[in-house]
Amino acid sequence: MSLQLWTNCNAATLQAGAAQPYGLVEDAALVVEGESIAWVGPRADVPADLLAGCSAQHDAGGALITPGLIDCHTHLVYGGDRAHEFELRLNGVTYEEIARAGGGIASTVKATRAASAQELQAQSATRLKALIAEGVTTLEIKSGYGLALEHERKTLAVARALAQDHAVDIRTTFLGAHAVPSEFSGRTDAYVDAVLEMLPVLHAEGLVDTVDAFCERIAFSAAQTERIFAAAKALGIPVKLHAEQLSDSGGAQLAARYGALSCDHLEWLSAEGAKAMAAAGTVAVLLPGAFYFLRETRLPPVELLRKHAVPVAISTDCNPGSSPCTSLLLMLNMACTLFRLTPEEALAGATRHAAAALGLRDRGVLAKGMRADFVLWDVRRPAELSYAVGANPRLQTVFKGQIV
Ligand code: DI6
Ligand code: FE
Repeated sequence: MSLQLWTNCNAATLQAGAAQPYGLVEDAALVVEGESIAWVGPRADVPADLLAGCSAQHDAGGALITPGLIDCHTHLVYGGDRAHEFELRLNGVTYEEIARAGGGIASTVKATRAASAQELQAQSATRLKALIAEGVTTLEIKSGYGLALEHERKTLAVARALAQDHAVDIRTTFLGAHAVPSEFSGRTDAYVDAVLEMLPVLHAEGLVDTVDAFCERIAFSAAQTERIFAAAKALGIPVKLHAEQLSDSGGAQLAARYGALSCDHLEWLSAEGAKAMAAAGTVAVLLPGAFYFLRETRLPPVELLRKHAVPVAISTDCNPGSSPCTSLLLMLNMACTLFRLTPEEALAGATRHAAAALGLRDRGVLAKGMRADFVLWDVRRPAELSYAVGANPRLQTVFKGQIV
């Protein structure tokens, strides 16, 4: 038995229902066996047989240890950027003028299609490295800027390949129903047909962990979304949904009927939607970066989510149009400052509840049997992780039991 021991630390275990806020254990010890956590608790209580089996001992130097962070909603793989459009708009050019000139999401689709897999991987790796530098050990990446079989495949394959070169676990989501590509302009139903043809092919190639859609007036209707969900269900693939971002389309109720892992955005979520999510065990993923960048004013109904005990996750929504953000720690801060989450809710949102939003039961908390993905931070108390703006107090990441 080859065990590793970490001591001289406090551990925010984030275990559900823990007596202490954050599931905090002061003067903790953490024992890792292979890729999993074998034991976590007060240092004084480490079982003697485990202690005796520890071949490596790590002094955490007083660090706070948390589960590895999980970014459960990103569009990280895309070509080009939209900084020029950002600048144009701030110089008075309207969104419509930009869209008519082929800008907006269409420009990202064009750049993504034009990019080779190698080019996409290189520019996406830069963003991924920024997330990893802040302690992210699992993230989700959506397709949705290819919008044609070969380009959706390229995006998902790049997302998968990124995990080969980095100490991170990547879950891939097919978001063919992100936007209607120009060749299908005015023929949304025909494009949904095309999405339904892509899905089984990409799934058979092992590229799809979950299926997502953008259910919104400017994108896909509830009826169109349901066709995609029904196809996913027939293939046994879990679903999630971009729901109620700009209007209440009843997407949350629809997603809940399909047992969705998560509904994301939710600024316009209704009480009925929240109840349906609670009953289905669907996680609410809040995306403060998009709220901030789009200068939205309608806040997601956090009180309603609390009332119905809907688990809340926090994510970057990393994408070129509405959240060009690669800092999950900044999102924790914004979840508190903009959405009034408590620092404890925010941290649970980037760990335990983010794992649930991806249907992952083996991570997101520090507990026996969980994956040994965790981060050592140079902070005294957990609230510092959401309090500071622009600081990165990460000291070290352990991924699957290995120091990165
Ligand atoms: N919601 C959004 O805000 C983004 N996608 C989505 O489903 C916008 C993506 C973009 O503009 O590139
Ligand atoms: Fe998104």
